[in-house]
Amino acid sequence: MITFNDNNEITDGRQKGAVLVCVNFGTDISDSERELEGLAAAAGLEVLGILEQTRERPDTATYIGKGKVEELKDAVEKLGADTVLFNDELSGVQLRNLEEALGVSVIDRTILILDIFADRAVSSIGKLEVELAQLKYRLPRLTGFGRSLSRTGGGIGTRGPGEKKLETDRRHIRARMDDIRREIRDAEKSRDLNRKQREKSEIPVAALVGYTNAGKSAVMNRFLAMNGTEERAVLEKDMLFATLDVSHRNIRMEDNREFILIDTVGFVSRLPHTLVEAFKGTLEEALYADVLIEVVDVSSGDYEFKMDVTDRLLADIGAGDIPKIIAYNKIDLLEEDRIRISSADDYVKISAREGTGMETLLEKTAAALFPDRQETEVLIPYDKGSIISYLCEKCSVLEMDYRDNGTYLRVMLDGPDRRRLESYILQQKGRQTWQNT
Ligand SMILES: Nc1nc2c(ncn2[C@@H]2O[C@H](COP(=O)(O)OP(=O)(O)OP(=O)(O)O)[C@@H](O)[C@H]2O)c(=O)[nH]1
Ligand SMILES: [Mg+2]
Repeated sequence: MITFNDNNEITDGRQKGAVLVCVNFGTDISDSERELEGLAAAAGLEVLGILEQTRERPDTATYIGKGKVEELKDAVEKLGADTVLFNDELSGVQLRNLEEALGVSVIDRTILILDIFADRAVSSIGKLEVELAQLKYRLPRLTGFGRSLSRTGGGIGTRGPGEKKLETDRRHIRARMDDIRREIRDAEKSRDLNRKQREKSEIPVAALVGYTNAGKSAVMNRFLAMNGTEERAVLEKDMLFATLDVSHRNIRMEDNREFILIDTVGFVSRLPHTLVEAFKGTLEEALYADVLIEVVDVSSGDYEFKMDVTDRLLADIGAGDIPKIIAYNKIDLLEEDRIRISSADDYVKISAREGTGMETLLEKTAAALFPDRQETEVLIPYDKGSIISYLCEKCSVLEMDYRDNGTYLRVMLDGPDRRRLESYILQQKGRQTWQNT
């Protein structure tokens, strides 16, 4: 099939491949380099070569400096690459200069991530959030966009437009950004409403967080299967950013304890600022959780780097103080247990795929969500049948006996229920906890 790009050049619809450029400004970038390779693969770019450079600060005109541009041009020609991918965010001037010098499409880390997000977004709010992030990125770089624009779609800002055209384009983009912000605000109103309803229902919330592709959705699906509600499964796939939309599912345990589990977007290091801003509402879902389950893919060699990335992002959005359980996932892929426990948080080793450790994870989650559950004895008068139905349906009843003056129950109650039923409580059993057992 013959296809045309935005410059009206015939392409065969396939990318030939990319040369990656990773610049080290004095700190080790090997993890970040590996991550960039993963991102390139997620965008369907074949990596043909990597050019590394150490320098003190970026060159304002070309980021890597004139001499290195020559070297890069040689590499591009030798390898037959049609794309150069930078591991940092470039300015409009740098993008334009590099494209002119290299004669191939130049993209930076941010464009690449925005591209992947654009490809994955399904819900209307997700699509709006990505478009807003793309426009925010593009606005200050209008003069810089040439070939790279064809990768991000759109059609605003062709190479070297005149000042008048630029001004019209800017106005056009700003107006569209205002529209999108309004639409997102409206969508968020209904999200807030749903959240308020959940808060009112007093059902506690656990949120799955972690690096992209760690297995968050897989944990969600395994819990749903244990719960007998596998028909409500979410998308679980071996690719970066499979999940972009938030999903909420009710999980009801055998002893009637119930909580809401949230699956959300995965993290990556240096998530572009424009994306973090645009996805603020989505990322902040974790803020309303009572407990976080951080899922870590221990089969990946750099899982500790990925845990750092997650912790930093959680701190950035203000979720750093929420209690956390670490789920070291994919242990089925490890030949020997080489997991280094590096944090003071509660943890469990699991395989969401095979189900190993999942009962323990569920129990630890519930223990964290219902810390003040205690075995309690109550005597409910016979004319309060509705309380008995409530206890049988919502709480875990250990014993029930019909006595002369009412129904006796030995039942697990949490704090709010104990306060509500205070006048029926016979005697308090010693406090029982499930934490860290
Ligand atoms: N071998 C193995 N694979 C797993 C396990 N858990 C998840 N996976 C696989 O890992 C891949 C990623 O899982 P997801 O659940 O989609 O990952 P995620 O964290 O939700 O990723 P994003 O939504 O992209 O952020 C899928 O192919 C899963 O089937 C596990 O315990 N063992
Ligand atoms: Mg997912």
